[in-house]
Amino acid sequence: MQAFGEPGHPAQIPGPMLRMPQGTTVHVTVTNQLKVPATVYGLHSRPGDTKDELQVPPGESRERTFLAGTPGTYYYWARTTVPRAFGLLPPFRQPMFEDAHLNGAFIIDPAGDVAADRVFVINALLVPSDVVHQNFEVVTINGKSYPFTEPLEYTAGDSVRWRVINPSFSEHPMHLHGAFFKLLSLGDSESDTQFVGNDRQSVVTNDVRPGGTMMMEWSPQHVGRWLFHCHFQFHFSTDERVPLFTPAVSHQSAPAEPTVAPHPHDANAMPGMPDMAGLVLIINVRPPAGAAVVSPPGQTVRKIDLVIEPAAGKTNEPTFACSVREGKKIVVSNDRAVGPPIVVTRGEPTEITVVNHLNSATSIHWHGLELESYYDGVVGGGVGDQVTPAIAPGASFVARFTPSRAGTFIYHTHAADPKQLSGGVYGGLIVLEPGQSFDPEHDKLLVIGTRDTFFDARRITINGVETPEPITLAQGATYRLRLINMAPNLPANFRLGSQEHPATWRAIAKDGATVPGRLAVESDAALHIASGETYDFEFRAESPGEVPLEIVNVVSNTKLVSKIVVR
Ligand SMILES: [Cu+2]
Repeated sequence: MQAFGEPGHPAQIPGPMLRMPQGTTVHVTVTNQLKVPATVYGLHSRPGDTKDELQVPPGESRERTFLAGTPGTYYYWARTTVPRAFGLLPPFRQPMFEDAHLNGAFIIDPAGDVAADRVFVINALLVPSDVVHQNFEVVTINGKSYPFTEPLEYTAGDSVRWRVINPSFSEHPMHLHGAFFKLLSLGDSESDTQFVGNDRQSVVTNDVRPGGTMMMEWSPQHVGRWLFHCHFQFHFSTDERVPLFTPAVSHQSAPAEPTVAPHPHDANAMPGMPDMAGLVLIINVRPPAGAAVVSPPGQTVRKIDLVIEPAAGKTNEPTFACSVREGKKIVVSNDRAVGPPIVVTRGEPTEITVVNHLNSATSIHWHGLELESYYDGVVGGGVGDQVTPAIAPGASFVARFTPSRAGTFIYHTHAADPKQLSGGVYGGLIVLEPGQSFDPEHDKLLVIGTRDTFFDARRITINGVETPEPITLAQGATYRLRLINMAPNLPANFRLGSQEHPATWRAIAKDGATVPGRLAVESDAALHIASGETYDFEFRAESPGEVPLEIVNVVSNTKLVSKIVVR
């Protein structure tokens, strides 16, 4: 690997952080000890120009003096290779090969007191095959891949600020379990946009695009073990992290004896998450001093069963039938590779019994809900020695939560096996306001998935179907569209209308949280949506006719094409 270092210190990944107050004059000397020329970017004032580069021949040094500039989250980087295609991936501006880790954070603080924060740099490296190995990809946070990433410790109620920097060629939809986070700023290597007050959007997933940066703030409310991870399964699942990790061994563990390995660096540390690997940070939230456990007042509990069974598939890949049962009411997903929606109510204590009739272990995550760690559905989660188990074949697990906000969420398998997701162990989780009932006539759930497990997914689905029927809407009526992307690995462009004449819609919510006013405006009905994101839009069909609907996989350029028919 090529890496930056400071004189007198070993080279490091990521490179040394440059951090200074606004108004600082920076004098930097770059020495190239490689045998190849290097082009260095980002050693200049902010906002900066991407075209401003510094050529450093092998064995030589170059110097720069500049004023730091506008406060924000930035980075510097370098490349020594020529951009080239790799497999199905086109050449990227961001380095992908031996120069993939040539970068470091560049933070400019405002003058005066600055709240404490942490800086996380995400990298991705493609290792071309040799005679021994297949092609593989290494993804890192601050130079480490889970289970070797730094475990984080907080106390419930803390105010936590993180800066996330993605100099890599891949986008990463970064997802926080159990809590929303506010976006304080969004930017890239050269510029940064800060949001204040009500302009700060709350999300549980933010897709940090290639070259992008974000600053986030959140407050852990529930004690226990939590996760912050990329939602592309290829970047977080042991089964898809090849060939560095063997598949998770704990799948068959019984609830009573979790075979969760301790963190490899410290035998006394918290238990690990055996299904997780790669772009994953594990977070332990401690109770505040003197906190007493308060039992909620007795309230009627709503009881639902979620039964997961193998389906009679028509292809070699497995599909799964999920059914949602409540009293005498049973809603089944039939042979469609998606589960039926689960509709619950804000403020109502809810118990969902997940029954596993598969021949492999599973676990169900309630994506976006602010619930107790033990019920969050990540094997190895929980509090203290109460450890969330895998649900063994034939076993069941009772998840308990009281939804704290109304909106569009997801239930999905959190098992390492990507075939469970592509086979349909997921569905929409809709939380309504008390007194509301679900109106399928005007409330349209569009769950995007794929029947494939990798980024080149060709078989894109809506509500489990590769060739969905047109959606019929009434002219002049107002609809709520709930869009969910729960494909294992799908960076998708969704559009209503044609490229030349896009339809319009108005954003309502993202990940279940109402969007700030600056985003709740009429706009083109075109959206980039990555795995693990949900969006709600208001849509009015003004005139009769057909509105094309298209979902494009931006990696492979494959499409799902359907339409809305307005009558
Ligand atoms: Cu990722």
